[in-house]
Amino acid sequence: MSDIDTAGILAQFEISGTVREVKPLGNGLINDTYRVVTEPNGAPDYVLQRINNAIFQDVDLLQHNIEVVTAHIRRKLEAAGTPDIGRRVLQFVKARSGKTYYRDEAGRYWRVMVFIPDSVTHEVVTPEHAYDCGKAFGNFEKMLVDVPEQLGETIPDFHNMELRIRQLREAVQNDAAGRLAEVRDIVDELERDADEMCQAERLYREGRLPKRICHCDTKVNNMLFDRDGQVLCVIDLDTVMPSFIFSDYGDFLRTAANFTAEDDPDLSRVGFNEEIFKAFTTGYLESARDFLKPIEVELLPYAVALFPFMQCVRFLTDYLNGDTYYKIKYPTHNLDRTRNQLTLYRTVRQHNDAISTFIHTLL
Ligand code: GN1
Ligand code: MG
Repeated sequence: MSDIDTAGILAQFEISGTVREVKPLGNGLINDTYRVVTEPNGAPDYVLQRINNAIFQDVDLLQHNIEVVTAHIRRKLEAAGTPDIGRRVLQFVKARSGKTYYRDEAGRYWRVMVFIPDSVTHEVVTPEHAYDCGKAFGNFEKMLVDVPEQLGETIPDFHNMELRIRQLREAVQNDAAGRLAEVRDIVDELERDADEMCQAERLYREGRLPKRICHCDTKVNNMLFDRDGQVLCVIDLDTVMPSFIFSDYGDFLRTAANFTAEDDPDLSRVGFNEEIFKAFTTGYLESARDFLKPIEVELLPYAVALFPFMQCVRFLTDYLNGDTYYKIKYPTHNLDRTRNQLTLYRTVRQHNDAISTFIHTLL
């Protein structure tokens, strides 16, 4: 960041206090994030973020979504008399242009938000966290059911399974990296279930399944906790967009309820953690059951399978294309990820009855 004039960038924003220090924050893979320490004491600290506009190509739409969503949540919290609102929803700072972002001379996009004091993030999910995360993500969706404006898709068709299958078929057709022969059996296995896994898109076209405002990147590290372990708020709002609620419910379980990391090459360690599943689902339905339609609840077991399946398709597509999307650390990294997610998918399918039975006990 030595080549970046952070003082010049920060001068474009309406911040209070004097900047004392700017230092890297967090370990996000998409945006670059810094903490801005100010003085005198009493002025808030800030978070400065460079928005990755290679991935999020419409920054104006992105920030518009985020402004609408945070303003709406703030109004809900105020109406409910929630204390300490400054720590329960992100607050973005206006740039001198009146927008909540600034484009510098090099074409880089920046935004600033108020730093939430005394907060921590977690990388690993315990059953207690999983319950709280379920409640918090369910509540996040609940607060957004009546957003007064249409929001755009910050990555168009991000969780559209039909599109992901089409992309896989194209990758198979092109076989750009000459890797098809090696993964033919995986392609065949995925093709057998492709139709079934695309049912959400069909139900949507038939008008039976709604899209709602979802977070679409539900990981435990996208949540702030206070020092006592209470959830403060949901962060990383770039992917907030209309989607099926399965995006939030299923994608959280894909990472949290796998006994191991998504790229662990030792497939004997991959498995479905029922305790985390039960805790997350209990919390999620406590918040979400009043607004979910029966069809959404009925399809929750499908959502648990859909996300390992979709991620497997996405990793395999990238492997066939010669690793153009996901960062890799070694040549077969995407293949290891593919096999890991396929194993998780198969395991989830084996747990299908137990998953359905548990969900019914909560209703
Ligand atoms: C990407 O970079 P990260 O981990 O936040 C991807 C997700 C995938 C995930 C798989 C914008 O997210 O959809 O589930 O990798 N985000 C984007 O690890 O493609
Ligand atoms: Mg994050």
